[in-house]
Amino acid sequence: MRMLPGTDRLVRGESLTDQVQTQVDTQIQTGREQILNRGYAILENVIPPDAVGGVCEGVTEAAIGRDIANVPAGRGAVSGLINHTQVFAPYLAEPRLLGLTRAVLGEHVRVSFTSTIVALPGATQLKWHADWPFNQHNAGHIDPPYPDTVMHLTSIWMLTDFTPLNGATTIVPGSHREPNNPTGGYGIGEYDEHPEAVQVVGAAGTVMVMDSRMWHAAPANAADEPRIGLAIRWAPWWLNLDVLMPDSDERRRMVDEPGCTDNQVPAVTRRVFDGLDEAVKPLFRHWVR
Ligand SMILES: O=C(O)CCC(=O)C(=O)O
Repeated sequence: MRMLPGTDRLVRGESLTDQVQTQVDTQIQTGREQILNRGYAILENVIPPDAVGGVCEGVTEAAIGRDIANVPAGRGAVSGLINHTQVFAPYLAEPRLLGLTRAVLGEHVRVSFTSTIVALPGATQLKWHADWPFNQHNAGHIDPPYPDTVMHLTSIWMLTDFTPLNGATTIVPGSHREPNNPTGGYGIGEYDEHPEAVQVVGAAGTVMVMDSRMWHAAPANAADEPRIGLAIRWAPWWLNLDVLMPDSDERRRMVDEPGCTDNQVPAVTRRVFDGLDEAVKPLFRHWVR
């Protein structure tokens, strides 16, 4: 989808002109249909070109030394990034992005994960999977066959250009309608090549929004620069996220007591929450402790 000059007004707390609002509404409707039909939509320039370098720098700085332990070689991931930097937070309210997530998951959509996805030069292939709560390796997962409805969205934010060489994310369009995914031993092997795979390349500032059931992976980073991105995930109000919360009873029962290790998403601190833009606060208030 093409760039919409003027949408940064909303990020700055101003209202949109009627003309821009109409364009935004059209892109939201198109994006919603794309997510329902093929599983994903692409929004360009969610972060404008003159701002994305600064966001990338802030995210990189916050990520250093905070990777969760169980990521594959050369890949970095920091969970609960919002507690460490808020440099990306205003763009969560970019009108097409927030409008699209609301159009798919409802008005009371919430952010479930804020994570970095870094692929350093030499990072090895990331295997096929679907995201929480569909990843069958997670203790907190929906058993297959899962219902054919959108229950969770994953947005991949490109903070550097995502290219074929640096390991841009690969997806299998249409796989979001399957009742299971390769983490459940379904379809293909987790490291197999898929004949219908598509690599989602894009310029820094682009955001790809997909149904979290989508089968996705990433090839090795064969470039000599890091590929830096974010995985921001979105949940409807009715999806129980408690297993992700450290020390919750659900987590103790499903993850800690059986001796599993699993995604966890630290609570948002009150101090961080109080500093967020008013348009962004509703996305996080469920996770403040
Ligand atoms: O790094 C990527 O391109 C994909 C990340 C991913 O699969 C995930 O965060 O679930």
